[in-house]
Amino acid sequence: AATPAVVTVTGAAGQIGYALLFRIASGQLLGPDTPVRLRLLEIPPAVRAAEGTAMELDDCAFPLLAGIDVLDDARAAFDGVNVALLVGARPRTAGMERGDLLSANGGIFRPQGEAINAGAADDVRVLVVGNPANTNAFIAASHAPDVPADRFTAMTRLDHNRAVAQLAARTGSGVDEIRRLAIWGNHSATQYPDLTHATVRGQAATGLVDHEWVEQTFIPTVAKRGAAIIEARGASSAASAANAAIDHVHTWVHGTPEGDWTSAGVVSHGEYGVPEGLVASFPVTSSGGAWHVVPDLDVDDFSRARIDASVAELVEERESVRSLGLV
Ligand code: NAX
Repeated sequence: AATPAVVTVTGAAGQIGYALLFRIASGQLLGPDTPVRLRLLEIPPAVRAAEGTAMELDDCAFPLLAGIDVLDDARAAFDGVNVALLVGARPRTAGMERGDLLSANGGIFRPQGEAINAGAADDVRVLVVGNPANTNAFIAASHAPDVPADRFTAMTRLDHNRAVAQLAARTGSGVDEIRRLAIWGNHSATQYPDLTHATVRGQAATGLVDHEWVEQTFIPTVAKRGAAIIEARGASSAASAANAAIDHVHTWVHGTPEGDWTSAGVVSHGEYGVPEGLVASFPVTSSGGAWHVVPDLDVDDFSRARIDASVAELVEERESVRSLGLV
């Protein structure tokens, strides 16, 4: 039988964790031929709850689930890890300053980066879901100098999937008829959902929707969807976030279809004027188990301004974590 892949999920007792773990154990993350050994990392007060989830995972009798460990120690949790899903983070609470938020998350993502550096498998792939996702990924990568920087990614696939769903609804098409949408920049309200290269049933999306709808409805609906879900559900996106995490890793391992791309927060090499080293969302393809930023796209003035604004926010976050001594 195949050797199980070690998949570590942090924040395993949280609501995204609950929506994610069963799908991983059923084979949806890595495919039907790869058994998985799950490591659930939590903080001590939540270990008991994570153990409850582990009991339920046992009770599913998933054929691909080779074992589960519930841990509160990052070194143990990331030892030999192949896929690390960093979901647990410190949320912003009322009255919290941005510096406090970044410091609290530095206290989580620095030791996790160090633990990944110390013990991860050579092929480790890291997806940061916990917010502020791009900057948390930047912090973790900064503390893992022996791991290639391109193994650290931040999740904008939920934003991407939201954009696909909005454009499909507007154009009366199926989601599988939409290609080449892109999310640029930060996973925050400044993100730029870009349909200037998108096609719907092979036709340019820009010919099917007007610019006013793009600017007044499409972009804000996608960028503020998380708040709209909280408003409606009374809790933040969980199953859709877990679904996007599954999509991100599945695409990373198995590749993008010919002629299409997706979106992911990856470490910039300076593409499209995004400063090197920032973890920014780009249109990306995946092949050979690696992400590639889609090259040579025309960026119009409207797009340029939106990308620059979101990237400026990432630069500010980087300056803040530097001045706080977090990297
Ligand atoms: P929950 O509050 O339900 O769960 C978070 C869990 O993380 C808790 O069980 C907590 O004990 C645990 N945790 C905290 N510090 C930890 C540490 N140092 N090590 C291990 N576990 C730790 O939040 P949930 O709704 O599951 O959301 C998790 C994160 O995803 C949040 O930061 C949230 O903002 C972020 N999101 C990111 C999205 C994205 O698209 N990138 C979308 C969904 C979501 O908002």
